[in-house]
Amino acid sequence: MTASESLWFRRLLAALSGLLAGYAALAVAELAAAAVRPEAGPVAAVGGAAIDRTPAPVKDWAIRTFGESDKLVLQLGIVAVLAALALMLGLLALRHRRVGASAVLLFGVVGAVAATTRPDSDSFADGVPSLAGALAGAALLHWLTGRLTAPARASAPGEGWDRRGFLIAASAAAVASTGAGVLGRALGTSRARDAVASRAAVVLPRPDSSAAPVPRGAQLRVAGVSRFVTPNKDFYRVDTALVVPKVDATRWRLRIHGRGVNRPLALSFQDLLDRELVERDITLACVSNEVGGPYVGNARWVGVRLADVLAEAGVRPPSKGGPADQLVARSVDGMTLGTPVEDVMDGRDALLAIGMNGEPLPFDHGFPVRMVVPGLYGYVSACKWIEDIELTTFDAYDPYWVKRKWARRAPVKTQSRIDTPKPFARPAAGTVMVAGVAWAQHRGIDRVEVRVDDGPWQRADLAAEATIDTWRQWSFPWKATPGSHTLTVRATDRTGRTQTEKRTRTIPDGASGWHSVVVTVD
Ligand SMILES: Nc1nc2c(c(=O)[nH]1)N[C@H]1C(S)=C(S)[C@@H](COP(=O)(O)O)O[C@H]1N2
Ligand SMILES: [Mo]
Repeated sequence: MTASESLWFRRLLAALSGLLAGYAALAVAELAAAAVRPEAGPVAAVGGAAIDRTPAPVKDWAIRTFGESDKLVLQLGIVAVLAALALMLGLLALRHRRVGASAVLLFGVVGAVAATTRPDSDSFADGVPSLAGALAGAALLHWLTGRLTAPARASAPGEGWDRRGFLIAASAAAVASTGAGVLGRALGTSRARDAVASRAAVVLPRPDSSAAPVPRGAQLRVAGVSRFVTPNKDFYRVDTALVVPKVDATRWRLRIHGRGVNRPLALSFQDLLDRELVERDITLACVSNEVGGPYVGNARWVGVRLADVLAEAGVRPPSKGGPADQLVARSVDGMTLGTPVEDVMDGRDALLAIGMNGEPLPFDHGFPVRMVVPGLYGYVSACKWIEDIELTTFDAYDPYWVKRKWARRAPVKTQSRIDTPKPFARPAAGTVMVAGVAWAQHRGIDRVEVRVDDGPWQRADLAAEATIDTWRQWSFPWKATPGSHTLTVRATDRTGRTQTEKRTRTIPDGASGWHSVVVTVD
């Protein structure tokens, strides 16, 4: 090998050393995180910190573009950036060993700061995984690049370094890192095991107040229309959790405290099971749902009435002279959501839900307990993995999304969606069933109309209404003629208000406008 070939080869190996050091750092960090707290791992911490700091329009774009894969894309992005940095640090370390290793340590500090400043972090221990990983990575980089520059033990002339020694060291490092990573995974799984077992042990009691039976006519027999009850596995998921919290229900407590709380409460999961349980069908919608979008679903929830619990704590709504107008719910992962106290105590079925469609809440949807409030967007009402309720005022405290420019108060806007035909479908001429769903939770849907191209608005047939808190299906038999057509839908709620044509963005308080699809009739 010539001297210049040898230099390039060593650069390649230096880059590889950087990658290996990065890999070792992440593996060791994840192992440490499994011992400390899974959410404190560097990828989750940096990702979470990035989510917290992402400007609202960028986040909106990410949700629009990547949908529910947005978190996966973010994590892959972080790993890709780390890999690129690791390559560069490897090359740097070939020339300046100490500087390269120090730079790795610096990234560890960044990870540690991210982990300890996340809203759910209450301990400096959360910085340990990143620091431990960085130490391991820095040491490995220093060691490996040392092999690349060390004087030869073998006697090949012109090569100033120990090739075999390097390869053995690199392989050993790769194996050890993989071992650490696998061990971390196993530890993490065993930590989650108590939570999984506690969920498996839950037997939902028969509710004291059952949901009204869903009228048979609520579910249309039209292919392509959303099912009236959204199965749990298909229910949309929107949250900031890179690691889904796994809470052990046997250790869970809900604290209720704050302004006007005469008797602070600390409820266990068993306390909730022992209370009066109500079962209700409620449609949940996300403020980030675009017109025509997928972030809306309907489920049968079981839980206790939040108003009863609040009353027991001595809380009075503002209309009865209570000093608190905002209820701030906090989750185990530090999310905060603010709900008007008046709304949860005005007689609607605001729930501390423990069951969803006949099973305990899935972990993704907030096990063991979440809030559900008919008529309000999820981000101002539907706290998952809830552990704390503080009575306060809108003046005194802005929760997570409000700090990020979303509205303080956000009742669900009346919306309607065409489920079938799909955009750009090519139905045959003749009668085509146009159908979909409309929702105006806690007001109810009164009328749905469909327009073909620029024609007149025509009344759609409404499916039977389950309750005013659920969405309502509709259908419209359309005499389709050949050519390209635009179908548009709009709904009117029970207050008599028809959806406005004006298109707005989802920020700050939910999208408005009419949904339309373009189809070509053959
Ligand atoms: N802890 C926590 N609860 C949360 C969120 C969150 O990010 N963290 N997101 C809220 C939002 S924006 C919505 S729309 C609903 C979505 O509930 P789902 O994921 O069960 O559909 O949960 C709400 N509760
Ligand atoms: Mo949401």
